Amino acid sequence: MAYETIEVSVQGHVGVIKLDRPKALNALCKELAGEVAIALESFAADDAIGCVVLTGSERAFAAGADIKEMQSDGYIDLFLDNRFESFTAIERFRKPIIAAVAGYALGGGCEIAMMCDFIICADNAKFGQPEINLGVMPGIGGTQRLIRAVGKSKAMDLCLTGRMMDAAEAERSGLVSRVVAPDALMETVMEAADKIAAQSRIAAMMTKETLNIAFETTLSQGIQYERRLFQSMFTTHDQKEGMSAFIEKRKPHFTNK
Ligand code: DAK
Repeated sequence: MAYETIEVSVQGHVGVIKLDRPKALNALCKELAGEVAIALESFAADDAIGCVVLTGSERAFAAGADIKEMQSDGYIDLFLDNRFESFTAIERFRKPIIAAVAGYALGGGCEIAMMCDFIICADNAKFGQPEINLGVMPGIGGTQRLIRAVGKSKAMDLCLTGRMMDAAEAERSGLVSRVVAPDALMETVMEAADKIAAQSRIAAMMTKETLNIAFETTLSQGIQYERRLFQSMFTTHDQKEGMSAFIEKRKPHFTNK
C-alpha cells in the first residue's frame, strides 16, 4: 500500500508508523487518520509483528489536528464523517504499541500519543492540549486520558490554560515513562519494542489487556480479571517454555502457543 501521509516500515518483529506531513508539523488530517488505521490493521493481521511504534519527526510528533482542514467545517461535517473515529484503531490495537515522541505533541497529537500503551519522549518534547486557545476543547479523548495520566490539577491546568509542558514535567507527572536525548529516542524505543516483541505474544497481549481493564473496573473486579487470565496462562506452551528455560538456565524460545 502506498501511503501519502505516513511512512510504514518493519524492523525485525516491530512495525513502525512514522507520521509524515513535515510542512504542517504532522498535523492530523482526515487522510492521515485513515492511513494510520489501515497500517494498524495490517500489523494486527501480521503474525510476525509483536509490537508497534508510532512516531513523528524530531521537530514534531504531531502539532494537533489540521486547523486549516477543519476551520470552515460545521457540526454536520464532523458528525457525518465521524471525524477521527478511525484513530480508535490505536486504542483497539491488541498488540503493544509505544509512542516515540520528539518535539510537539499538541492537541490531537498528545491525544493519539496517550492512546498508545506508553510514551517514551525526547528531552525536546512539548506536550499540551491547546485547543482552548482556538475556542474549542480536546475532542479525541484528551480530557479523559490526561486526567487519568496526570491527575486533576495538572490536567485542568493544561486544558484550561492551553500551556505546553516540557519533557521533564511530563515525566514528573507520569505522562511519559522515560525521557532520553533526541538522537537516542528511536534506539531506546526500538530496544524496548524488540524486547516486547520477543516475549510470549500471549503474555504480552494479556498483560496489556489486564492493565487497561484497570481504567474500566473496580479494584476487586480488576484483580479477579487478572487472576483468571493468570490462571489461563498455565494452558500455554509459552508458560511451560518460559519456566523451563529459567530452571535450565537458558533463554526461552516462545512460540506464541
Ligand atoms: N494544523 C495545521 N497546520 C499547522 C498546525 C496545525 N495544528 N500546526 C502547525 N501548522 C503549520 C503552520 O501553519 C505552519 O505552516 P505554514 O505557515 O508554513 O504554511 C507550519 O505548520 C509550521 O508551523 P509554525 O510556523 O507555526 O511553527 P512554529 O515553530 O512557529 O510553531 C507550534 C510551532 C506547534 C507552536 C505552532 O505551529 C502551533 O501552535 N500550532 C498549532 C498547535 C495547536 O493549536 N494544536 C491543536 C490543534 S486543535 C475532533 C477532535 C479533536 C480535534 C479535532 C476534531 N473531532 C472529534 C471532530 C483536535 C483538535 C486539535 O488538535
